[in-house]
Amino acid sequence: MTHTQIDTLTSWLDEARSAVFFGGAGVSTASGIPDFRSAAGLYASQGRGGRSPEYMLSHECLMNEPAEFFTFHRQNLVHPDAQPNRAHTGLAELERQARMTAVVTQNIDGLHQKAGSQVVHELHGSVQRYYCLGRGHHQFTLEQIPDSPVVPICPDCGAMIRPDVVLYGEMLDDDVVDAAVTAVRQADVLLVGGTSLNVYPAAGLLHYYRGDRLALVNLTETPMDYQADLVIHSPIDEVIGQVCDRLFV
Ligand code: CNA
Repeated sequence: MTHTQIDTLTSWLDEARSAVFFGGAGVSTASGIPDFRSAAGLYASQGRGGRSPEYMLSHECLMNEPAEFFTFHRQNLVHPDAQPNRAHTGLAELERQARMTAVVTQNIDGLHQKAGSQVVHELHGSVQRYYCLGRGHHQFTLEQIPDSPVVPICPDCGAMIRPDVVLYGEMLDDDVVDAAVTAVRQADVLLVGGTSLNVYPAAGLLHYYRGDRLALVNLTETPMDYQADLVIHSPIDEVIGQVCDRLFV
């Protein structure tokens, strides 16, 4: 990243009143949570017993092989000790300073809320929340889900409990998508970071932005780089950290 790039992003966020951040797994790699598509990401592993990671993260796997599903889920998606990094804390500070109105995330780790962000639209849900498949849809937190039995069972109705995440083969929640689209439409600055922009419909959110301050920060190139007004190929935690150091001295 260059000084000019950081200066530009700093001045955009300094003037912003309704900035929105849209991010993905790259936001949490500095917190020790692997992403999906990097060399060190989850997709580089082979899944379990010859099964692909996509299958292990699918509705089909949850329904047909729940024990395999939950073993994979606990080993790869639940990171109870992970702490927010400078990206999460910087974005929370931008919201407190009334420069940023919302975080839209594809992440399921809950680290934006842990850092203090209040308005977080979780397109793919959260591993912090669970509900049972019984008629009552009884709800649980991660802490309430015991390690044993492997497949958690609702103490109220005996139905299987599942994570409140959007699995492959499932639809996104309409209300969450609507809220995210509205936030992006009204944004004066759209900062996109730590996402390969390969997963639709989430990646299509960029098309709703109407302004001319679209900043894209990712370690590697993305299919949307050509649309951005500013492209920085650097760690998002370092970029947001440097910008916040300048804004909040
Ligand atoms: P992805 O497809 O794995 O892409 C991540 C992108 O981030 C890659 O292009 C990397 O180059 C880039 N990257 C990695 N580290 C950094 C960094 N420090 N700074 C900047 N860029 C970085 O992940 P997407 O979010 O694009 O795909 C969406 C999936 C990933 C969603 O369904 C998520 O639920 C899922 N996911 C979430 C988490 C999490 O909650 N932390 C972890 C792994 C996967």
